Amino acid sequence: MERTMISTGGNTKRVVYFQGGIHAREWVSPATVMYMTNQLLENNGEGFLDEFDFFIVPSLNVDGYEHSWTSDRMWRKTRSTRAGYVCVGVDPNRNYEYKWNELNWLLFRAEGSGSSGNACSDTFRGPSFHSEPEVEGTTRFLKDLKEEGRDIACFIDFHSYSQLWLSPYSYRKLYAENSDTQVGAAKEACAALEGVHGTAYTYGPSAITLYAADGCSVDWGYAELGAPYSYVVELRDTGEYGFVLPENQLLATGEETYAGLKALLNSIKNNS
Ligand code: 0X9
Ligand code: ZN
Repeated sequence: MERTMISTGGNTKRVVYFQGGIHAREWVSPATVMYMTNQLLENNGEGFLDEFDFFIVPSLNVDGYEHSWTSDRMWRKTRSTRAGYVCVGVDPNRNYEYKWNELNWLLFRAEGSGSSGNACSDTFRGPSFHSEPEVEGTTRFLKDLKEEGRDIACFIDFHSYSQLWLSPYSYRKLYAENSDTQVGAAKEACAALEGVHGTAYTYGPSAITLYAADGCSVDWGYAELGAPYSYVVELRDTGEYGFVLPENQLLATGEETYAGLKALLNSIKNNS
């Protein structure tokens, strides 16, 4: 797994972290994260480097991504194998520690709340939280930054598809304590995004806007890591091509998402 840092040095600036490719088949995600990384590098951080250090993981689920190129275009999960499991892989976006399998324990059942205990399910949560090295490695790195005293401003996990900019909570239909602030910044991001090519986005708290799912990155970023702005973004499209978005839409997706990111960061800057 590769990680990029964009910084002018020192270790006092607030941290902006984003990742792509947690789900293998969502190919527009790593492409968009790479596009935005390149834009930041070519444009000297767009004036954000006095305020923020960027940490970027463009392709979190690298083994799954490769599998989606070579064997199964619709592969979603990691490629981990375990003795006693018939099926391969864990859904890394059900594998985060925060509220992992929480509701299921309470309700005394194996299913429910948007993650599965069945290893053959596409939403298999794994045998334990952070069982997947991709999740363990990226969360450990961010926790270490926090323990070094860094202020984590923002965490974003880019997916596809549905054109949504979602904030916590994901595990239940609950509002985050600072939901108005997070949704307000998402609204500005979506307005800027739409301004580029007219692509319409919906924004709001994750479970309320979409569906409940526990062990998701967006809840971990907010509630465990402590980023006051945490999002899961579903990129293009709304279902016409779905995961198999044509190549000729990648650049436009990068351009509009980058405009959204910049608006979000300006909103974060102005709110503190
Ligand atoms: O289910 C997911 O992990 C995400 N959707 S995807 O189609 N990319 O797999 C959405 C996660 C957002 N969280 C909730 N909706 N609760
Ligand atoms: Zn996804």
